[in-house]
Amino acid sequence: MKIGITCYPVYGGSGVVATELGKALATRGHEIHFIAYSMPFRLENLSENIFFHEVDVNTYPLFEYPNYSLNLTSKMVDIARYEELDLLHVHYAIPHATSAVLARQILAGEGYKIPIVTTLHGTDITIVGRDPSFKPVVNYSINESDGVTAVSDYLRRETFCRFDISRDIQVIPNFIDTTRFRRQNKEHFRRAVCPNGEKVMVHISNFRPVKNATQVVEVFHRLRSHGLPVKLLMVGDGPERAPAEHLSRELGVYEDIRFLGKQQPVEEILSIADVFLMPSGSETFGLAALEAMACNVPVVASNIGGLPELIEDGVSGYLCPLDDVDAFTDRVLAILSSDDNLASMSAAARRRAEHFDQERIVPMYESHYSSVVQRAEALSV
Ligand code: GMT
Repeated sequence: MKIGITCYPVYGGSGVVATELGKALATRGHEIHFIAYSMPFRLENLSENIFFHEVDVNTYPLFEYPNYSLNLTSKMVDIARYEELDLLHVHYAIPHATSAVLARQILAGEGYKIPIVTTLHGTDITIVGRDPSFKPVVNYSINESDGVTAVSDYLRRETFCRFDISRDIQVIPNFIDTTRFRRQNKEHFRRAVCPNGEKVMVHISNFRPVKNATQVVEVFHRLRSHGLPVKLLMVGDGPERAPAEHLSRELGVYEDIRFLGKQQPVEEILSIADVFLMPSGSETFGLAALEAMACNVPVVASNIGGLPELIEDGVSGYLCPLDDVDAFTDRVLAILSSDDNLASMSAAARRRAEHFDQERIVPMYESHYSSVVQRAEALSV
């Protein structure tokens, strides 16, 4: 199939899923056209059947705000028409699903039929999408899509609960390439970070408030107060990075933390991790947790959203009550202070991650596409 994929190209889970899906589909023989305002950050190499089309976001003195969604719509129309796309797959409802619905309508006026699939990822439903300033448009765009998928059962339920949905939503969980994401031998790196054999705790996020990055520092401070020899690696960047750095100075633990900023490839950092912390206030799936688990890293996470669908409490990690810093500390201690516990949980984390291998999940998207295209064809005769 010839598939147009639209996503946010910047650091974030929905862009990662969209890009990895496009790459995996390309290796399975599909022709993939990414349509985005810049090159998706995980799209390192363009290959024979991967193309990138940049959306030009125009400015004009009259516009106080750029009209990204309209520029995107025009680009979708243009690319669908000239590349003869079979399907548009948009990731994150706002404004991608809306742009796609409008593009489909414009193309239908020219006699060109193109079905659209929308994948819901998270805050497009749980936070920003349900705001009254967006809700009617998001609701309409979901109902108007030809196929809709959600990355967890939790997100599917939330969508039905928060919106007035009159169509099916298929759950297709996030996935991972377990051949790329696996524990590698990075002993030299580990020795550089932990010269005295300390354990390593890692947090990776875009440091948005919802990720609760300052709680990671609080937990780390308590671990140090218990006398645990441990280092912390904070990977990524965003609005809460400065507050987290500030707090670590105030608590006197800054010397044992490295704020590494945005890093690629994260699997190398995860290869020296003993535990991954995800104290998020909202998380529909938790792709960063899956990446850690694939590298044999058990995850201690908030017991919210889609995280219980990924992490088996007490087996491949632990689930803690939201904002309960004591519980997070206890659970990390339980992993790091027992070599047996650490070994069995890291093996279980890897086993659990293999359940989400792309070889299993990507075909679910292919069969979703086929049924959407068949239904659209049946409706047009
Ligand atoms: O919804 C968001 O906050 C954006 C999105 C992103 O682009 O980072 O994250 C969501 O989608 C990811 C990929 O499906 C999920 O793994 C994340 O759990 C989800 N984030 C939230 O729900 C906060």
